[in-house]
Amino acid sequence: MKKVLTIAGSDSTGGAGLEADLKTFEEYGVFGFASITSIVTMDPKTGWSHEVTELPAELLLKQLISAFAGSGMAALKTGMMGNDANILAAVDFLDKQQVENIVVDPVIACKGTAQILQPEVVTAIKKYLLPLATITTPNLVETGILAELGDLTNLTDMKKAARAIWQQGAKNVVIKGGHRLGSDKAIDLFYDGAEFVTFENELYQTDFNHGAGCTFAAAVTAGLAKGAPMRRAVAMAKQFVAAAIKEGVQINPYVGHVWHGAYNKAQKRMEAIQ
Ligand code: PXL
Repeated sequence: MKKVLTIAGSDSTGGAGLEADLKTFEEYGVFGFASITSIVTMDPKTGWSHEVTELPAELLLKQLISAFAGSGMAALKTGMMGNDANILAAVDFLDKQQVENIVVDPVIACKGTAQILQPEVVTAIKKYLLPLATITTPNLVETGILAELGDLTNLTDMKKAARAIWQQGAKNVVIKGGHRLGSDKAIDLFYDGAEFVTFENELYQTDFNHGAGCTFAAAVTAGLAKGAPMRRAVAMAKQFVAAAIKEGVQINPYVGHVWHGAYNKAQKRMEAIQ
């Protein structure tokens, strides 16, 4: 059984963060671990504003020590890190481990977060996390921030940004164009320092896509853990998340989540046990 770890925040509504990661790991058939950096809660009374409560770095370290007891971790993913102290603690720990595949999802803010953009988190992601990354998976907004290129609106901009992020130390970069690109396709741009490759899919018009970014990065992580070559892991992850977005579900009056079981037709599983 391949062991796979997510170092991420908890999304109390169950769709993004480590909840998305663990559900995705399960669908891929790998054994998931989670080390929690922060807890995100949402308040219906205030129009669904997000609040991020950070956990202390010492507690993150204890979780990492627990997760790494025993044989090796085939791959890991970082998501929302909460603050720069958590990034430093995780990087210091990971420097002493041998993990072949590290997927850095550079979560800087999530939709509706009041606490957008702690500048020290952005600095720590760039300085400490990207150099560890086998691959990083920014969305268009995160890409503009990491590459210091502001708003990106087309593939030429994305290529320039991919080069800049690659130069910050990530061995591979995949930028999720998503709906912000203004194309009628969902276009992701992959760069490995030598070649650009685009991955395209149908762009689904849906509001029920909370958790798509985390799910994509988790799918890449699980694919790499199972031994898929990089481009194949990215292509598989894109198929996995496309299915999850297509069958997104409204969870409450405020938010709709991607459905992690869609790719494996979990509907059949649900009907089987009654
Ligand atoms: O989608 C970004 C994200 C990442 N991690 C956690 C989140 C969110 C968005 O809500 O809650 C824990």
